[in-house]
Amino acid sequence: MQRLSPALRQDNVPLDLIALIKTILAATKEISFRVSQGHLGGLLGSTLDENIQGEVQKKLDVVANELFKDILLESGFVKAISSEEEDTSVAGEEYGKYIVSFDPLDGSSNIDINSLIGTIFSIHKAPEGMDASDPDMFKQSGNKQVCAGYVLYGPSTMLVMTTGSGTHFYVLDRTHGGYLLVQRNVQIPADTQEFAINMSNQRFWQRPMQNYINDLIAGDTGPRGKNFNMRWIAAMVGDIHRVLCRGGIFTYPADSKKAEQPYKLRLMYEANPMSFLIEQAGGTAVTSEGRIMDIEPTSIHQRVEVIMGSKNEVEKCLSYYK
Ligand code: AFP
Repeated sequence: MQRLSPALRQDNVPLDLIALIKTILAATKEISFRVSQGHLGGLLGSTLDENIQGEVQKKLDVVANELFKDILLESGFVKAISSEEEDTSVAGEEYGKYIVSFDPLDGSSNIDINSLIGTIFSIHKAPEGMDASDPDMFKQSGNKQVCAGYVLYGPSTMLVMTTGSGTHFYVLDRTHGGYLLVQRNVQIPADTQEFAINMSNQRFWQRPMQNYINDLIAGDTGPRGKNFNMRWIAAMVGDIHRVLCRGGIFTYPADSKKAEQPYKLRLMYEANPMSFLIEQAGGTAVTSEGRIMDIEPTSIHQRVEVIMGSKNEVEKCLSYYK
């Protein structure tokens, strides 16, 4: 099996970007170890703090965030970072070539139940002529990402990553401590009979999404003429990983639960990197109004509607909005 560096060189990834990716992955190996320690590591449970988005922070969230922040800012490759757990961007090396956005631990409600969690990251080139402390550097659309990926801390620790030449799967090999390529150019089937959505929000969705999901649930007695199965891991990394492995549609649609917050998922740390992975695997990633990666961000912590996965099923879902 191919190791990470030769696999990236095969895709013509520049050496400084390979070095940055390896820096990110060094942090994920430590997190993977700490996650596997569970109760023994003393990091389960919550801190007394909330992050900028008003969410309770888990101890492991905070540790993972500090780890990524330190390792990236000390690397010399990074001009600034932005994290789901930070109020604003954090300046790094003035002449750093890249900026990195990350969610250090996605699916934090799963930490205490020994279930799937992961780290999501997205890399852009640092714009020239801007100060390292200027958060506006991060206002770049997803189609300008040079790399995106996630590390899933599951029964095995998996890296799923794209640098724009396909989406590839790697597994952390603990015998030598590195990631090995296990599947190149993953392809999402265009059709599916599986959907992922938090059904408990059904009454808050807009009418088109209600109609679409009702038709899926009607199965072979409804207009779709086939049965659908539902899966919900409550960690986007887990749900998207399933979609990449065997197809499906994943959506977190607009809802009216909180008037001031119609969307749940974050553009920079969740929607954009996952869209890059999904599109590179032949899938589709949109809001009900257009391609996610074409959105021009207005703020670091911006949230968006997300509909992604198997091409034909996403198109079918969108047809309900027309
Ligand atoms: P955290 O990063 O705060 O753990 O949130 C996870 C998440 O943003 C995403 O990974 C899940 O798809 C979604 O929340 C789950 O949301 P519900 O709480 O509605 O199930």
